[in-house]
Amino acid sequence: PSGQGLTIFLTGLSGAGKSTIANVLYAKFMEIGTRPVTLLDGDIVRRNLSSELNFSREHRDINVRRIGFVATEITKNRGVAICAPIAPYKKTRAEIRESIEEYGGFFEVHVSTPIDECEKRDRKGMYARARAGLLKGFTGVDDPYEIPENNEITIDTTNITPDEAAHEILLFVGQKGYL
Ligand code: GGZ
Repeated sequence: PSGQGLTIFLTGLSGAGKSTIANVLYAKFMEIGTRPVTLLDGDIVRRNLSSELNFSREHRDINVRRIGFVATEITKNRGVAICAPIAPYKKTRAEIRESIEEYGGFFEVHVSTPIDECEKRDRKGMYARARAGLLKGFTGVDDPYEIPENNEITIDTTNITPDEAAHEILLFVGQKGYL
């Protein structure tokens, strides 16, 4: 596996800590320096690759499949893709897994921080807006999040730092021979 590419796919609620962990992972892989590294963060992809899409089930699926397509190409070319969308639907995540595993490693990380904690953080005030009914179809409030079951790693960031979370992921990836 050390000659192959890999994708680390972080999935979880808004505010769970996906972006922060993804950024730490990005820095760590850059430091390791053996493969080119690409960060495909949820809101950055939304801005650059999926700006015409909304948050309906159909559009979320299109968005997540685009991320999956890019991650597949990166993995095929022996790079590291770090993805951090909410990706609320199981079936869509399974499709991406299948596509990537054909070429390299796929590590699905459920960032499982409970909604109470995400809501307590509410860094962008979106949960407050969703609870007030000003933002409709917000994941975990009035839109579904299907909990992963066959994921490689589960990390709840309530009581650990982003650094510790990233370390745990890297340890697992290393144990599988991908470092
Ligand atoms: C969930 C929403 C919504 C709704 C806007 N539901 O924490 P954020 O703000 O910065 O990141 C969230 C981001 C989620 O986009 P993704 O592309 O990751 O979602 S998906 O995988 O489902 O396509 C949130 C913001 O967009 N946001 N409206 N209704 N998150």
